[in-house]
Amino acid sequence: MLTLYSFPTPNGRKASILLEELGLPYTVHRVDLAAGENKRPDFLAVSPITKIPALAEELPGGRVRRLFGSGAILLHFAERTGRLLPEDEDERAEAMSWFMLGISDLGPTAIDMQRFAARSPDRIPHAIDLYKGELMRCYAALEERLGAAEHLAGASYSIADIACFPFIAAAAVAGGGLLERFPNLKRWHDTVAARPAVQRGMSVPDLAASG
Ligand SMILES: N[C@@H](CCC(=O)N[C@@H](CS)C(=O)NCC(=O)O)C(=O)O
Repeated sequence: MLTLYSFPTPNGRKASILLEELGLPYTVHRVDLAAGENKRPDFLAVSPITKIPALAEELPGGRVRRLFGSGAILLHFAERTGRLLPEDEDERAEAMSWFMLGISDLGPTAIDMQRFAARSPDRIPHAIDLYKGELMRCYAALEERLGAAEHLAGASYSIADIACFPFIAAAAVAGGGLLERFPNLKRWHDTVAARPAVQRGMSVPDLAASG
């Protein structure tokens, strides 16, 4: 049995989209970040960095395997199921590259941008400009790629798309006309957003999830 520790944020949603796409049964444990539940010792045992998403898998014999971080969760299950990662070596190389862009560039940059633009007690124009510029580099790279390929890996939908989608979806509803400025990104966003598994994964955890 899989238990997903999550909260309604883009990183959390990457994990729930993946589990929905793969059709793996799981229960959701809602970790209320606003209430500091991520600092509790029981959560620390699953996620030593005190961040969601994290996953606990109960194995035969009662042993529990943990995974923390959206990147580890996506890669682990793609490898284990042999799905959502193309077999063709060229497409797999593209998938890995865009997957890593989502995990190590787009996500952290969007979070830091939010920290400095909306949550910092002091307005630091240099930090805001820096993260805005870095985000634009991500958007421009995605726009160019999606002008040449249907999905980030190429023809097939993969964990690269899942690694990027929730942050693009969040930016799309934040105002600023992201999708109007980047038509290829819009085409891809709309296609991914229409997938039933993505729609289910984006609504996890709902308010009814255990906490
Ligand atoms: N590298 C991690 C980052 C996860 C992350 O930043 N999670 C945020 C929510 S989106 C979090 O738990 N923040 C709590 C905190 O910083 O205290 C991943 O890719 O999943």
